[in-house]
Parts: sequence; C-alpha cells; structure tokens
Amino acid sequence: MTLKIYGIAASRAIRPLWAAEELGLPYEHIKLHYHAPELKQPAYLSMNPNGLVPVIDDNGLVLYESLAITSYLAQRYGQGGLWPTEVEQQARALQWTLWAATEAEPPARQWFQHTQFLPEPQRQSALAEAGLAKAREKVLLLEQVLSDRPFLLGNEFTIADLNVSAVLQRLPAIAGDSAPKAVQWHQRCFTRPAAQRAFALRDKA
Ligand SMILES: N[C@@H](CCC(=O)N[C@@H](CS)C(=O)NCC(=O)O)C(=O)O
Repeated sequence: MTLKIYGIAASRAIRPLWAAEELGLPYEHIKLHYHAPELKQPAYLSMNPNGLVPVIDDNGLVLYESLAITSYLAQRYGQGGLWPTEVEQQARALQWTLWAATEAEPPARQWFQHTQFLPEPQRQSALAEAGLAKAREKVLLLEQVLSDRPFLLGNEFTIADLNVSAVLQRLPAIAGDSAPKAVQWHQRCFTRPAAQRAFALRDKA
C-alpha cells in the first residue's frame, strides 16, 4: 500500500513531504487543510486524536507528530543516508529533533504568529519581539555548531538537518545579519532538489 500523507504542504505536513521526497518514496498526498472540519470528525480523530495535520498511514502504521513521522521515515527507508548508521549519530539526530521541537519551534512560532499568521488585531508586538529575540539566540547556537561543519552531524545531510531546518523554515528572517553560517546551512538544506519539490507543492491546489 502506498504511503499516505495527510495535510496541505503549507502546514507542518511539509516535513513528511520533504522526507518522502528525500527518500524517493512514492506517496499519496491527501491535501487536508488545517482548518478543514474533517480534522475534528471521528474518522480523522481515529488517526490523530489531536485533530491536527500531519498524519501518515504507512501500510497500516498510522502516525502523527511531524518530527516523529520524518524520523520514522528516515529510520525505515533511509538507513545509512538520511538516517545515520552509528548509534552515537542516531542519538545526536534525536537530540536535534527534540531541540527543534522544544527549544526552537516555540519562540519561532510566537514571532511568526504575532507578525504574520494571526489576524492583525490579535498580534502583540511585545510577544513578536520576545519570540524573535529568543529564536535568534537559538540560531546563534546553530551558528556556533556550524562553524566547523557543513551539516549538523558532520559532512552529510541527515534527518537532523531536515528536522531543524524545516522547523526553522524562516531562519534567514530570524537571523538577519547575525548568523551567516547558519543562513548558508539553511540554504544548503532548502536548495536540495527534494526540498524544492516538496515546497513547490505549496503552490499547487
Ligand atoms: N506538534 C504537531 C503540531 C501539529 C499542528 O499544530 N498542526 C497544525 C497545522 S501546521 C494544525 O493541524 N492545526 C489545526 C488546528 O489547530 O485545529 C506536529 O508537529 O505534527
């Protein structure tokens, strides 16, 4: 059975879409909007009781949480490539994935919500500024780590890079001029053909 990926590309579903493209996996894309009422209906809630996208169904394995999905796809289909073989590197990939979810995403999201996503009357500039300052601290940490290597785990692009760069999708705007190496790394990730193919899906209905 073909891998099914639920969620429009202009949502966190971009993460599993990008992973599937990296791995060359055939998939069916079910373009559910994050505001679609179906997300709160029993059929969808039986797959993800949180009522959120993305979800995947991989031959009967139903999984939610975008970064768990990307990590699963890498581990299952990308051994020795997207998923490193050494246990130490796998541990570092997990470290970066959790860092992306718990350290980087909350402030980056706060900044984005209060500058672009929320309707203007709901935006609060103090929250936007605080989110930006905190997110920039995280980018500066990446700047240090990337001072001596092209990718987070070394010389090769891995799931750690996909997860962190996808979460920090707006890294160049967050960094400004403060973190040139992090910006270059982000470009290296986002100019990969698989990333381009996945992000191009945002322009399609
Ligand atoms: N931690 C979850 C977050 C998923 C999430 O918040 N998805 C948003 C779209 S990016 C959503 O479905 N929102 C619908 C809603 O809030 O009702 C993940 O990474 O998969």
